[in-house]
Amino acid sequence: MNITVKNKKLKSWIKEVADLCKPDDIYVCNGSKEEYNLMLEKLLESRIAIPLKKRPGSFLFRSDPSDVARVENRTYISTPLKEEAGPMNNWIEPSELKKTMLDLYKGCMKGRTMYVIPFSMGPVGSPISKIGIEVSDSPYVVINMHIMTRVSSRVLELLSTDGEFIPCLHSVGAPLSKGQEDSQWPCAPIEQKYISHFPEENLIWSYGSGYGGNALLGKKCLALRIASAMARREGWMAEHMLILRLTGPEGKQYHIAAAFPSACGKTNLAMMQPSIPGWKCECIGDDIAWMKTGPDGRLYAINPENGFFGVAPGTSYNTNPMAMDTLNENVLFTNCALTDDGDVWWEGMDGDEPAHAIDWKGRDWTPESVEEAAHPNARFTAPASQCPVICKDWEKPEGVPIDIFIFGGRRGSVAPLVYEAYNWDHGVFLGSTAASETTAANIGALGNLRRDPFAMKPFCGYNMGDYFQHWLDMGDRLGDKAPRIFYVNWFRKSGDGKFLWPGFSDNSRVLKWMCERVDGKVGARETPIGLLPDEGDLDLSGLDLSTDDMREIMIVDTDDWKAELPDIESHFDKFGDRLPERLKKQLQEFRKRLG
Ligand code: SAT
Ligand code: MN
Repeated sequence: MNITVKNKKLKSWIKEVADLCKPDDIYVCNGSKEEYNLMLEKLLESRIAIPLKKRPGSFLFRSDPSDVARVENRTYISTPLKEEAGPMNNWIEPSELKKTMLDLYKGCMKGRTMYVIPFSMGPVGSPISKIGIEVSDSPYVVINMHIMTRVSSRVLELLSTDGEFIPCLHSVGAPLSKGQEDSQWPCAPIEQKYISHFPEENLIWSYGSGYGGNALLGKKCLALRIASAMARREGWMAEHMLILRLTGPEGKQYHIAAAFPSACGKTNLAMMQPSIPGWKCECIGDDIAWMKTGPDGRLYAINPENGFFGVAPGTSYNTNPMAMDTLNENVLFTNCALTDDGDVWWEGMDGDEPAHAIDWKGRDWTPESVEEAAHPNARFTAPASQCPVICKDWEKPEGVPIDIFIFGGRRGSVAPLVYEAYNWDHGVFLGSTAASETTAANIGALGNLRRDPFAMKPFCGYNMGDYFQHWLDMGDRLGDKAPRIFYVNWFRKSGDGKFLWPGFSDNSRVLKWMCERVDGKVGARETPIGLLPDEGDLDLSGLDLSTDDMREIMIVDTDDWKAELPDIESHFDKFGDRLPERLKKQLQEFRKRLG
């Protein structure tokens, strides 16, 4: 081991893990640039990292074709009672799960170095921040954690001898015997993968995968699953939300937090540049928000992360210019295609397709190839500080006051472009019944509709019925200081299958309406599903959109919504007596409004 660890709990945990996993070596990380470069050198030497000539300090990685996304069916919330995990989580009893995993962990780091990664979610030392220690046998994880979290020796100093941290144990699950050559992307077969959370102990154990949220344990595992359980106990919120600041022509600031399922354009919205004159948008976070009530009774949000782990395919100067400008240097790319001149490429990037490239599986690719060049869930890992529109206050320890919550999903039909909840309880009803068509970020069939309450289905660390109640309780606490709640669907299609709404920078038109609602400047018309903009209230100036298309985007078809009722009912039925009475009442009222 390279340094002496002072924290007693950490010291004994490191020893315990090393005795179990039997690494060749232990290295405690300090988060320095030198350390990052050292890891990269190792990865270059073993040809796991591919340097990109066109982007200074940037590298391409290719995962095993079986290890390309979060594995939701291997992700567990392990509480003593199954009811505590609830109907939306996989559950195994803690002692049983630990026994299975301890067997897997036995000797699993042989032939590898065990890295101890001290990190802070949120600015180091901020009262809202949490400290985690990830132990991992993957140098790829170390460099990704360097970008996505604040890895620093200051974290160890803060911990001192007795400070508390969240232990996050990770192994790719591929021990090496003497002389055995390592594979390009070590990982374990699917039936041995486990992404496990023990919320009552604030403990994370991950085994068998090296990819994204399965392996970068500060993100979904700590900042959402474990944090959501802590937040409920402690009276705050950990949400799957982007955070942005919108500034109007008169200089008034509005802060918006928005929840969408993975790969529904959260990163695009977080960095959106308004098409309407006079409005400015700045990014604070693109995936996770931690929120607490401030001294003035309002809800304040911080982004606990330090970087973006964004979906590459579809990202272009057209869809997200600010992300493109974030990606010029110091970026780690995973499962993108490699061009002959040493750049990355993915489907949907600007300009012509390359005549030849190496696809994400390392094979020759041409435009004639039947398979995609980049995996649909190919990712970039980029420092948030490199985003040209990162808000100057994005690291403010006290956070920013939230005015507006947005829920949404990807739906080709039924849901109109935007509507506002009648009140907080109705907003919680909208969040709790949010639905989206599935995407490449989650394993499973593409294009099926799934209910993804608050975009938290894969990320809530306890019974979702109790989570709904926590939202209702937060509303009671916030009273008239509570943010207003809206629902959006950027993805409605016409009868012939074309997207009706241009989206991207034109989404600013929808956000502007929300701000005007907050300020009481515009009215809205009552419909069974909520409050919709009156004709003429959405600023459509300069937009080439026919009146017919606009009408179609806004249609609320009562029959379509009545047809949804049985699905909403069976969704609610899953929660049994954990479903809050106030949501049952919301459903009753909704049914009544539909007539
Ligand atoms: O792979 S992650 O879980 O980090 C990203 C996502 O699916 O949203
Ligand atoms: Mn996400």
